Amino acid sequence: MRSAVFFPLTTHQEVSSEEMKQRTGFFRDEMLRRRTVRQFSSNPVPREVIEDCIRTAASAPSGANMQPWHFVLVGDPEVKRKIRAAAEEEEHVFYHQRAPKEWLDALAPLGTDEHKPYLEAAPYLVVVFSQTHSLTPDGDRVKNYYVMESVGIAVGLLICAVHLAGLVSLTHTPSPMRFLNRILGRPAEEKPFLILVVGYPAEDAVVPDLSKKPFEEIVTFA
Ligand code: IYR
Repeated sequence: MRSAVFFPLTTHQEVSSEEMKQRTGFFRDEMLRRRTVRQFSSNPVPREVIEDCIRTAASAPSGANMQPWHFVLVGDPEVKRKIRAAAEEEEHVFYHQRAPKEWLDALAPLGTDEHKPYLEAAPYLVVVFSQTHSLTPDGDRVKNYYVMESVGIAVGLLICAVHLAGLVSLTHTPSPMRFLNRILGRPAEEKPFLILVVGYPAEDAVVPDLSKKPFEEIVTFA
C-alpha cells in the first residue's frame, strides 16, 4: 500500500476580490457564449491545440486520483469514416425503433436525426473511454471509484478548453457505443463515455433556439 506523502502547496495564486470578479465574469461570459454545434467545417485545426485541451481535461480531480479515463484523438479520415458508418447504423435503430416517444419528443427541439455527417467533416473526434479498473505500478488490478463523476468532470474541462481555443464542440453519445472499442482497438474493459466532435463551425452553422434555466431556479441559498 502506498502511504501519504505531502508537499507544501506552492501552486496556489491568490488574487484581489476585484480581480476575482473580473476573472469569474470573464469566464462566465465566455462559457455562456458557448454553443453546441452540429455543422462543422473541415478546416484543419493544429493537433497540438487539441492535445493541450486533453492535457487540461486530464487535470481533473478523480476518485482516489485514479484518473479513470483514456482519450483517443481521431484525425484519420478512414477511422472517422468507420465511426460515422457504425454510429449512423446505431442511430438509425435508435430513431426508428428503440427510442420511446417521450425521448423523441424531448429531442425534437434539437432537430437531431440519424445522419451524422459531422463525424467525418470535423477535423478531430476525441473519443473518451472510462476505466472501471486500473493497474498499479506492480501490475495489480484495482478498482476505480466515482468513475462517471471523474470522467464527467474531465469532459467538462475538455469542453471549456476547446471553447477557449476559439473552436466548437459537440458531445455525441451514439448508443450503444461498443463499436468504438472495436474500431479504435481499446480493451473491452474500457467503456466508451462519449465522442467530443471538435473543429470550426461551418460558415452557415445554425443552432437551436435554446436557453439556460434562470439562476433563481437553479440555485438555493442555505
Ligand atoms: N444519440 C442520439 C440521440 C440524442 C440523445 C440526446 I439525450 C441528445 O441530447 C441528443 C441526441 C443522437 O446523437 O442523435
